[in-house]
Amino acid sequence: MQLEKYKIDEANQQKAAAHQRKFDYVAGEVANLDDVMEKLAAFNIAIPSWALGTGGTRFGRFSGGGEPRSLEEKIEDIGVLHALNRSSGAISLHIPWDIPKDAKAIKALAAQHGLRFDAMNSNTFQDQSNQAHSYKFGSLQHVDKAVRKQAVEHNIEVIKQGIELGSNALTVWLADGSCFPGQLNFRKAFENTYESLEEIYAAMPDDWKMYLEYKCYEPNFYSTTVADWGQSYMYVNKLGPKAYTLVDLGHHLPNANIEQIVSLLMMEGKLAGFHFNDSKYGDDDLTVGSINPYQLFLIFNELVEGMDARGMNHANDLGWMIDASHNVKDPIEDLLQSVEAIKIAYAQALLVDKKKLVEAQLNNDAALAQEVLQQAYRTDVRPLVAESRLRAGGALDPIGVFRSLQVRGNLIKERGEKTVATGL
Ligand code: LRH
Ligand code: MN
Ligand code: MN
Repeated sequence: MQLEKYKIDEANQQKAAAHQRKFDYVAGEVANLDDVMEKLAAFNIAIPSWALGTGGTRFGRFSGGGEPRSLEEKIEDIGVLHALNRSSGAISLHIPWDIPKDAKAIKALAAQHGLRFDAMNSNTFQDQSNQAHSYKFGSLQHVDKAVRKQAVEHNIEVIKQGIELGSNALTVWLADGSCFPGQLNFRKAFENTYESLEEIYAAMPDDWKMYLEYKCYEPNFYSTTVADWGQSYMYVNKLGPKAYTLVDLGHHLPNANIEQIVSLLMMEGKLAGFHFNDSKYGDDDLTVGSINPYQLFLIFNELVEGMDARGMNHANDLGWMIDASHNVKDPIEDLLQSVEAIKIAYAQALLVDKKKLVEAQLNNDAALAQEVLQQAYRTDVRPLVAESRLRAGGALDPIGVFRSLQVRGNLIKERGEKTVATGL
């Protein structure tokens, strides 16, 4: 299914006058309006292929109906998202959950929807029916060279598939680690993992990047072999200039100062990948901005500061992706909310009066520094984000249009009520 542009335009007309009033009011308050609008227009975030189906927990899964049954249908769903918000122009595949049977045809279909292929994700945390060795005790870290080799070869295969699709990055997330003290020799596990990563790194084309994602626990509950940013940094620093750390917001211990991690990794030129989600307890993968939007803003404040300081551009230098899933929402509505939350935080960060903030910092004026940050954070930037969508041909009210056009109802008619999308 494809959303016709005129239907979005019709829906926009009904909201146009009210929107214009709100936009004019905020726009009048923003000194760097053109810069903010330009950056919002350029903003794009990748949607993971596994987020289009209803998520679930290990206790159950409740299908919402009309879920995509194939990679082609996932691309169509991201096409709908992108038509509504004009900021979701990329897809990130997890292999083997979404193996393209015909890469050329898939690439062409994605292009029809204005989508490109972002980072490819390998999977050595689940056993596949046709594989010789089990990953029960790890993959790249495994004590048995044959298992490590199998895992390395899988990653190399994923790179090859990515090349055909026009992707230029590989995300490696490892479930490797141990469940009990004594199970693993930490140093040997690190060395094995490093050696395996070196082989994968050597197979990457020169213009590719490797994102090494860390996570402090789960599914291993005693140790994880790439457990935190420091460990990821050790690997990527040793690997070389094509390797970077990936920050997934849900992968930290409670109360970790993620914005500081972001700032320092950018300082070292080693932050490239980013998985957005929100969490209350652990790797909850909740809708971005649903729990702690202030933290999201503070992270964006560092991203903007770091990009400015290093002359970086988000489109070329940072691989931004959503990594969220859920049990009770319509996946497309949930993704629309996540993208919106990210753009709001980004816009707020762009409003920060940097000159004033630097002055406050140099004068050790903590109260003024907080005023500056919260002045930006408490500005209602939603009309700016909506205006940027409108100018790009998207919807002023994406969820409203998704509902009034009965997109989900039509998808259920087309695909059925009891559907299970591939993925977690
Ligand atoms: C691991 C993770 C990683 C996986 C995805 C499905 O928790 O964040 O990025 O690829 O979830
Ligand atoms: Mn992730
Ligand atoms: Mn995760």
